[in-house]
Amino acid sequence: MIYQSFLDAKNNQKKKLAVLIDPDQVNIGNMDRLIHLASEAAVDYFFIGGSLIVNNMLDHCLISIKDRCNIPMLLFPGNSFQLSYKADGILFLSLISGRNPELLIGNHVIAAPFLKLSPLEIISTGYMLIDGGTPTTVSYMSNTNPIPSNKADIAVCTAIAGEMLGMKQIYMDAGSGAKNPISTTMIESVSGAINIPLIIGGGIRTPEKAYENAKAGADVIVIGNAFEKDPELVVDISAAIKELNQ
Ligand code: 1GP
Repeated sequence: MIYQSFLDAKNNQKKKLAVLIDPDQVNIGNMDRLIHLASEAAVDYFFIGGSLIVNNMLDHCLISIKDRCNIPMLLFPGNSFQLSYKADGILFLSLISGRNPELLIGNHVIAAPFLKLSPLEIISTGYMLIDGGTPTTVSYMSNTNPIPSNKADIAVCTAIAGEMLGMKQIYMDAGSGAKNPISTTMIESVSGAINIPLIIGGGIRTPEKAYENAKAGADVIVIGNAFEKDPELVVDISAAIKELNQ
């Protein structure tokens, strides 16, 4: 079970690294090199998805990764069209920082019968969008406002509510390409308030920031843009996070 690995990591204070692959952005011709680097960096998970996928490359991307490595692949769907049996599991996201009923429960009802029959491991995830200093695609597409970056109390209450509602983990995201990643103050506050795994992403571009965020209480660090722009960086980012695992 993939979720068990999240839980074990949290309980044993072992930090994990996830790489977000947007099927629209990834160069499939470059896949050998990307997977080689991800394997060398001992990446723990691939998250696969994007706010919009316009090129119909999802299955192709999943197959291409699966052919080359055993790193678990979790769908990170921007909408209910981004489902595929070719992944290993799905982050079943409820956008709990927003007040858009379609993204709290509506899309889930539509996807439920497909997922029920699927072999995918379903991991219910409270997804919280935090202001990263610039309007993001996810904020526009979801028609929701992010939580202000200096309002750690709102983030804490939202995460606690998500845990009480039975969500298995919390994903706090400043959005892909965020100018400002989530502050360590907010990560510390939220991590101290919940007992479920905490995933942090959005705008993390350096090993130092990844290390800081993991130290502040992130159980899983996600990088997307940084890997797209400079894939070799994943090796240093992974080493920085895993320094905390020794
Ligand atoms: C976005 O958290 C992910 O949902 C990753 O963000 O692309 O900015 O690394 P970046």
